[in-house]
Amino acid sequence: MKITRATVNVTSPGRNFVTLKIETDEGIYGLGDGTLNGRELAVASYLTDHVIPCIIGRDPFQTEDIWQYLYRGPYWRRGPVTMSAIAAVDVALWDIKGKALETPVYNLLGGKSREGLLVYCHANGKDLDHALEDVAHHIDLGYKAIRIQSGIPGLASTYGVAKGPGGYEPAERGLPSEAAWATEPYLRYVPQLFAKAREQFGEEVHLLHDCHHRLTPIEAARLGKELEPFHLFWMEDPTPAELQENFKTIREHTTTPIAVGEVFNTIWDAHDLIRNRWIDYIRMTTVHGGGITHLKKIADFASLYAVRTGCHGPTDVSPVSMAAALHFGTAVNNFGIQEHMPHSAETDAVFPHHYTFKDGFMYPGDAPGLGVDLDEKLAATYPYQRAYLPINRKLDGTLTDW
Ligand code: KDG
Ligand code: MG
Repeated sequence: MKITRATVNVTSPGRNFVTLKIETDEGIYGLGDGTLNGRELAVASYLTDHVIPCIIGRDPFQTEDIWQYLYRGPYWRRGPVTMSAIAAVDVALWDIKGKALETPVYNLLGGKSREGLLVYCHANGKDLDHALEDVAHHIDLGYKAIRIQSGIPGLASTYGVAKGPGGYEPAERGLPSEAAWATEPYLRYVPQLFAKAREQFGEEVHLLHDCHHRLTPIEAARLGKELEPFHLFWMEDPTPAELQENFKTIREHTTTPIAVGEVFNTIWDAHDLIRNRWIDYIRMTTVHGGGITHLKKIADFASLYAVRTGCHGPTDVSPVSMAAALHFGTAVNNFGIQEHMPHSAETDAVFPHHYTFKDGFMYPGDAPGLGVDLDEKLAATYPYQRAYLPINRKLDGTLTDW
């Protein structure tokens, strides 16, 4: 079998997505996601201008060799644009392999380690009471694990809280908006939020929280310690992770489990975190983490250190990546949990898929390959729209992490 053609589709059914379609001489095609929120066109160009010309004529079954060719070949390594482009190719090739062998991708990765994948959803509200109302709503929908984010008194907006009716969506059309941030009120409010959540919903439901890189290591240590009585499933992205040693400080002070990795691109972003057991969950997903080929190696490495997976799954990870994460999570032994932020109806219509949600679990389905398609005609009716993630400034105007 040979790759004969590859094309990049950029569409915006409610938000932007970049999808690579790789076609073969046997009429089988595969899809890969290359969406990088706020930098979509950079990946589209990287693929069209630099990657596609080099893969035409290759054997699509050679996932390992093609991955190495795209990673080592250009001399310039790593980075979100490069790794998302490599991931798009890699995932499309696994999709082709599955379709050619007439089997779901999870069978190529070790077969089923479980039937369904425990997923967590997002509950949020403008304050503690509204956030807890949303938790109750998600419990009614069947979720067994719920991430809670709340507005903070005194701050006009914060990460993870919807600005109006409808779900929370991090990217906004137009140029980047700016938000104001103060750590002190946040650190005072979040323990109250989780105390109330446990009081109201008991111990059974798994509760999670995303700090979204906003704390210093010692602030994160304090928060982790104060959240201990409420037994969180995890505290996510407590501090930026460029300096992996920062997590040592947090780890030494708290038993609250720690998750990180949604902005990581390769194992080298997590190598120290994993081998020192400074984290409990590695959150990379296929699109930003170099595809199924690389993520499988990371999961296997993490399994040696009792670190489990918790793939990123927001709306900016397309249904193609959601399917890839579900096949991957079905197969790996050290699966932990999967994030589930449902896509809009418009997005689901553009990407018809076989995966399903029921009673707090997701299932990849048994279609050959990934079980996701792209309706190119419908996609063409949603042209790309410029959109960015917000910018964050402290109250004195200093630019800080969003
Ligand atoms: O593109 C950025 C989003 O994917 C990110 O803000 C979502 O933190 C996030 C999460 O945990 O889903
Ligand atoms: Mg996050």
